[in-house]
Amino acid sequence: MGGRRTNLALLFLLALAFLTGWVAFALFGWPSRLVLVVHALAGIGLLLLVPWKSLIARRALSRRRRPRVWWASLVLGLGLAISLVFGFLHSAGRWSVGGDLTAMEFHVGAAVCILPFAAWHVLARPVRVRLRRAELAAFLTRRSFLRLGAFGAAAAGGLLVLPQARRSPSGSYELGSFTPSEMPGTQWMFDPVPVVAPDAYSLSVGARRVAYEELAGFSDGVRCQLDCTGGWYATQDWEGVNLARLLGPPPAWAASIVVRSVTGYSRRFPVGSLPALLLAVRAGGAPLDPAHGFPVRLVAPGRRGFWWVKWVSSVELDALPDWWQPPFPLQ
Ligand code: HEM
Ligand code: HEM
Ligand SMILES: Nc1nc2c(c(=O)[nH]1)N[C@H]1C(S)=C(S)[C@@H](COP(=O)(O)O)O[C@H]1N2
Ligand SMILES: [Mo]
Repeated sequence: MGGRRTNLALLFLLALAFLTGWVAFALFGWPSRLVLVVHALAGIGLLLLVPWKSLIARRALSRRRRPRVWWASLVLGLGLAISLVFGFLHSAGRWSVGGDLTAMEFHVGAAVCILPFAAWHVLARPVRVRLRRAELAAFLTRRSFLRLGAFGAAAAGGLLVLPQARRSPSGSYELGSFTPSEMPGTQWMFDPVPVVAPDAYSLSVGARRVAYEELAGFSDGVRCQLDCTGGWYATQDWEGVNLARLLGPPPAWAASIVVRSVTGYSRRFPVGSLPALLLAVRAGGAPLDPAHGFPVRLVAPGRRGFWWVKWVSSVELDALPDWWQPPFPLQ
């Protein structure tokens, strides 16, 4: 394979892996798995290209006039290797690697860190990313499809021989189901665990304020799975009040529901998901502990953990559509 085509294949696979990773994070259950198969194939495809890329790199590094910032390319390679190693570790069962961070968090963290290096690597070099018409024609031949097929089969073969541990479709490991105290207390990124005094607390719902005592008096319940993108999930019996009961039927102008935390963290839901949402005050029959959202947290069945706003301070209807927000929280 020629140098330029190797680089273009690397670019394509890198972008594919990055994109599918985030799409898998946004999805719950089997749709997430489907995307992760493509994700894993892209990762293995990158590995298969290592021999070709080493030729390019060695040729460039052995020239008398070395690239000026050649070390940044090595940082890119090192970062990518770290991300790959932790991706494989997670899938093989070593999802917890000691310390505060999970293998998945190292995997995604490393991938995010190499982003600027990857962008610089491509932008600082004279690579024509646009394909010439003749190249496209050559790409659309029987022979190149056969080669692509062989490459795909090799990548799929790699996926089959990898050690894979038992886990949920999203790739998460079960941890602390039906024992909330053994479930990790997890923040998306930087939120601190706030101390909320139940006497001073009240939930703002539309124009109303609801005291903790009143919330604790309800016993609507649901058994469902909290699936954190950090790589674990737990099933609990959640208990509290159905949000629909507090809000009543939404008016016609309402397009979304904004659920906000005392920390400022918030998520916006389509108004159609109202019947599924529960404001939980208990898990497994006991009041939530501070790490898990005391006094009140949202339970959003069928959505990944980052939707389950903890320490809820307010719920309000809004005319803006639910997609009017960053796809992932920023705090
Ligand atoms: C440089 C970019 C990336 C590469 C090359 C890459 C590659 C890989 C590889 C090879 C695996 C192991 C697959 C397996 O053994 O089944 C993996 C797993 C995983 N990656 Fe990535 N990844 C990248 C970035 C990301 C990002 C940005 C995310 C999320 C935002 C992500 C999410 C995941 C998840 C959830 C798994 C677990 C899949 C499973 O358990 O089957 N990855 N990745
Ligand atoms: C996947 C991760 C990649 C790694 C680890 C990597 C690594 C390297 C290294 C170590 C070099 C030699 C030192 C240098 O020129 O800075 C190099 C050269 C180069 N890379 Fe990459 N690279 C990657 C992806 C890409 C991509 C996506 C493109 C373009 C689409 C690309 C285009 C080039 C070019 C044009 C050269 C110079 C070749 C020459 O001067 O002969 N690389 N790469
Ligand atoms: N206010 C607030 N709520 C939050 C988060 C956060 O950072 N801040 N993290 C979310 C994420 S990413 C997950 S996985 C769950 C974790 O819930 P747990 O700590 O009860 O396990 O809470 C969600 N609710
Ligand atoms: Mo999470």
